[in-house]
Amino acid sequence: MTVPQTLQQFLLGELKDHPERYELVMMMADIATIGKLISARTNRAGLTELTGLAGSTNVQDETQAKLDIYANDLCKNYLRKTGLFAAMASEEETDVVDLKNPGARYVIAFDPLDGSSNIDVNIPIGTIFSVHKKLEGVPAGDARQFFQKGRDQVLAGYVLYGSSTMLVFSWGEGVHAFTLDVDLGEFLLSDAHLKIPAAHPYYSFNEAYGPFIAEEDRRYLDKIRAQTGSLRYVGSFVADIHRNLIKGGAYVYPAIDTSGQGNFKPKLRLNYEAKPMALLAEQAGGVALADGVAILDIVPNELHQRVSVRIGNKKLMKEAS
Ligand code: FDP
Repeated sequence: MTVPQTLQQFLLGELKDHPERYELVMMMADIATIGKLISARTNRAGLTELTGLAGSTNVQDETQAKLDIYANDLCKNYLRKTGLFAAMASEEETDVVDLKNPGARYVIAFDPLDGSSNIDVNIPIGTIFSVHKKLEGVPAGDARQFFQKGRDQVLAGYVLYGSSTMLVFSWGEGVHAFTLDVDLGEFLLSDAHLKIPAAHPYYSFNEAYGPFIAEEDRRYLDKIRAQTGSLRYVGSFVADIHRNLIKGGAYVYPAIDTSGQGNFKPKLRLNYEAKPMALLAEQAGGVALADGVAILDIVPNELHQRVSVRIGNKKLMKEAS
């Protein structure tokens, strides 16, 4: 009989081997708790009047769901109390939030509830996070704290609220995946070193945008379609990436021009969507590109900067480009 390893045991093991990771270990424990709290809320959303829109919009003019706001407030208040973070950036906050922890050595970017248009219909959603060291000589609340390239992330990952809740993260030595045992209230180790399989059955692209993408993306997608064969698109970034990490394939969200004026615009956000997923993809043996460049090498110059995204199996993506 195999005995499952709890997240706590895994983290204590890490601490023993890497005492210098003390703060990162503490963060992971805190983020796991946040994940459990949001998971419990999302499971009860329909029962606690937490579905539906809040009647507000965020900085990107997207309508905010009640659970978006709950998750954002929870992340903000909980992380402030940990004392580990100097500042937080969030999809739901216009500016950087100074967490007023003067001695803190890290900053964190969050998408508190990714895929929020799926909340009301019981489709997987998630929380994505990306941690950097705080830049010395730059005020905590300054957006420049988040103008750091993805390769300098010290920790990144997501919590997926799906048919089960999973925590997937990396601090640069592989990807570790845990599944929440709701009865125990514990995350249990599912995969200590998750690797994208060589097979690549799926491509993920919102086909409704077919007429609105650039010619180069059209050619790329034709090749990807031919080499994968099956379309899977949830419309929650975290769920689509999770599936492709486990099953293999390519996720493609190119820049879109619906105006017909050649004004192509990407959608996904660099700091709290593309960068963390790129770290996980590379650590799992895959590749993550934006306009031919490794996403992890892009230095953001705006807090809510958007990028085109291609994430998936290395060989598949190389052959299609
Ligand atoms: P949502 O708008 O529901 O919050 O970036 C947010 C995101 O979802 C991703 O989670 C998702 O992959 C993508 O947008 C879906 O966009 P489209 O509806 O344009 O396909």
